Amino acid sequence: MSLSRFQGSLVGAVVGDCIGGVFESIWGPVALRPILRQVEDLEQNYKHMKDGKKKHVLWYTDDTAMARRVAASLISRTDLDLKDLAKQFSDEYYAEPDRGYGGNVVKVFSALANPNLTDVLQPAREQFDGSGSYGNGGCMRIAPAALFAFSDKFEKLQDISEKITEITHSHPQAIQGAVLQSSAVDLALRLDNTHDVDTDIFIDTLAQRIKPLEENHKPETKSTSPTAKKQKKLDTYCSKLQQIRSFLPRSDVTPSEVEETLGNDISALGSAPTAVYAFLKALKPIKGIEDRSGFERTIIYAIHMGGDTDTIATMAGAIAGAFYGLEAIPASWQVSCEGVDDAKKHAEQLLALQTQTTSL
Ligand code: AR6
Ligand code: MG
Repeated sequence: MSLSRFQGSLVGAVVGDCIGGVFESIWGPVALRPILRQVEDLEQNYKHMKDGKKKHVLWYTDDTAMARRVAASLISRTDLDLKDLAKQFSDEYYAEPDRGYGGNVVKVFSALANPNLTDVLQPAREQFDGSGSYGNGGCMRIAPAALFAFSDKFEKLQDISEKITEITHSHPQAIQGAVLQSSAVDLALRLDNTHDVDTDIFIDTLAQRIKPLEENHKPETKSTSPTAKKQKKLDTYCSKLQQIRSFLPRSDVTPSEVEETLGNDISALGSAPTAVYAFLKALKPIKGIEDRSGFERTIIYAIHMGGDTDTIATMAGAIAGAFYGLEAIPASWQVSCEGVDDAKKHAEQLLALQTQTTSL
């Protein structure tokens, strides 16, 4: 496995979060023009930077704040240590509470700060009268798990993705969404990026991984998030994957159609499939952004879908970065985004852990 693909994934997630974060408050699809203006700004600033002008920085949000803690804990403990990670999440929140956290997850952080807490999964189970959060907060931070478990079987990745999510989100859809996202990163890391991607195989493999989870753990409460009502029959990850398959050959899919089918909201089910779609769609040129590279198209298209733009772009960025590698992420975007250097370092350390495991 190459360092470039590991770093591409974590850095891709950071730039997706930072650039997507600019548009987060805009509900509904975002026009391409303002997104292009934003990235052109970064590119212009980069030119000035070389002339000695001040660096422009886009700040990361809770997505990156938590992903950094997942990476740091896995690296320092060389395994998943739920107690350590729970403490890291809570410490992170109290160190910088204004990173844009979800409305209810903060109650979990408060409970996790209690030194007498014995079961670190208990506070998450108590959310929403015991049904647990179905928010996308588990999916948005899961990419480092795919790097950590890269040399293992899928069962290991599934297991750690579920547990990392359960610290804050116990609803089956939140957990399945995190497994979908970490699987997509895992598959993207393994793809040959010098050849065309067989999108049917990519979708089929994701569906094979998610189907048993959906059959075994049906949620007692369905997601009632803002766009969930519109998504009608598409109430499982498998049905959304089939929807993605039917979208891909079409060049006339509008962001509104994506919003109404796949979703673009803060629920896991209403955002993780959209990120997978953005990656697969952007493998080919997209009208209006034909001159942009595959990685750039992924981020721009993910934000174009609107809604929870930072989280959809961070998930899409982690998948795309894992496929295209670090070199595909424009230098101007990298230097403009807070947290890129740490993401590179974490990816390097996670790769070193692979080398250690495989040489044992
Ligand atoms: N019943 C009703 N509403 C729910 C339920 C439920 N079971 N689960 C979630 N919600 P939260 P997150 C709604 O607080 O998932 C930020 O922008 C509820 O309105 O667990 O960590 C992040 O960047 C709740 O406040 O947060 C993410 O993109 C909301 O979903 C996003 O927010 C979020 O769930 C979600 O973050
Ligand atoms: Mg978000």
